[in-house]
Order: sequence, then C-alpha cells, then structure tokens
Amino acid sequence: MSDPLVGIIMGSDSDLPTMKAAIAVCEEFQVPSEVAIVSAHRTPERMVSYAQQAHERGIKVIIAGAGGAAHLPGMVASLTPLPVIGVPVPSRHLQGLDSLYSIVQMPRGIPVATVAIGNAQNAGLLAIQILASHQPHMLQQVQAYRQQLNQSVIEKQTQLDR
Ligand code: RP5
Repeated sequence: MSDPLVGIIMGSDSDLPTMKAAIAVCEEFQVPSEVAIVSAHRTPERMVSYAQQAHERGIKVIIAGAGGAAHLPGMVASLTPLPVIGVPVPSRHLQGLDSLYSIVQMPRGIPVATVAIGNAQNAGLLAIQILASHQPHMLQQVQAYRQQLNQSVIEKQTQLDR
C-alpha cells in the first residue's frame, strides 16, 4: 500500500460510523488514506504532533470529524499548512448543531472547509477534488463519478414516468 495522502481523523471512536463514508470515498477513488483517533481535549499533545507532522509525512489533505464541542478541525487547521475539511458529527443532545457551529465559525486567516452535519461523504469527495486539481487522471475519475450521479437521476425519473 502506498503512503497515505488523506488523513482522516476524529475525536472519538464513536465518530467512526459517521466518518466511514469518507473512508469509503477514498477507497472508491483508490486514494490511500489513514484513519486515526485524535482528540483535541483528551489527547491534545497527540493532536499537536499529528497536525504539525502530517505534511512532512506526505499527507495532502486532512479530514477532521468531531461532535459537540468540536474543536479538533479548527485546532488542527491552526497547526498545519494543509487544507482541513471539517465534518460536524451529529451529537446526542443538539443533533450536531453544536458541532456545526463549533467547526464553521473560524476566525479570518485559519479556514476549515466545513461540510453539512454528518456528511462525511462530501468531505471525502472534496478531498479527492483537491487532490485531483493538479492530476488529470483524477479529474477524469471525478467527471466519471459526476456522470454516474447524473445517470442515476435520469434512471429514477424514467422509473417515475413508467
Ligand atoms: C467529541 O466528543 C468526539 O468527536 C465525539 O463526537 C464526542 C463524544 O465523544 P464520546 O466520548 O461520546 O465518544 O470529542
């Protein structure tokens, strides 16, 4: 297996069911990824070393999922020059609105590309598109994926029309 290009991290193993969709997208596009539990609050030193070293290890994009007081994506973004995509994980009490607000409201200068609550699939796709922007064969893969999406809508319409 080649060195990972996408780092998929999350604050707790309880985030894994949500984050699996990002892992699946990387697998679908045959982009090597790594998965790690990195908590901003429970393992802060691990978070700092992960974020500071990721680009030196060849990671190109980081996807960070967290729920509740979801500080992981923003803190990682503050410590790495790599693009960070934040996934607000649905939370038990506030259904992920707390996660969304924690992740999306970043101060000027330290962006986190935030996807919709629970939408790790889009985080995976955005990571692929970032990698694809300077790789023609991957751009073709993205276009083929879009074509499939297009086709699936047409097929649903055909079924409705029957
Ligand atoms: C956050 O706290 C994690 O990202 C997770 O979404 C949330 C709850 O964690 P658990 O202790 O319930 O697994 O750090």
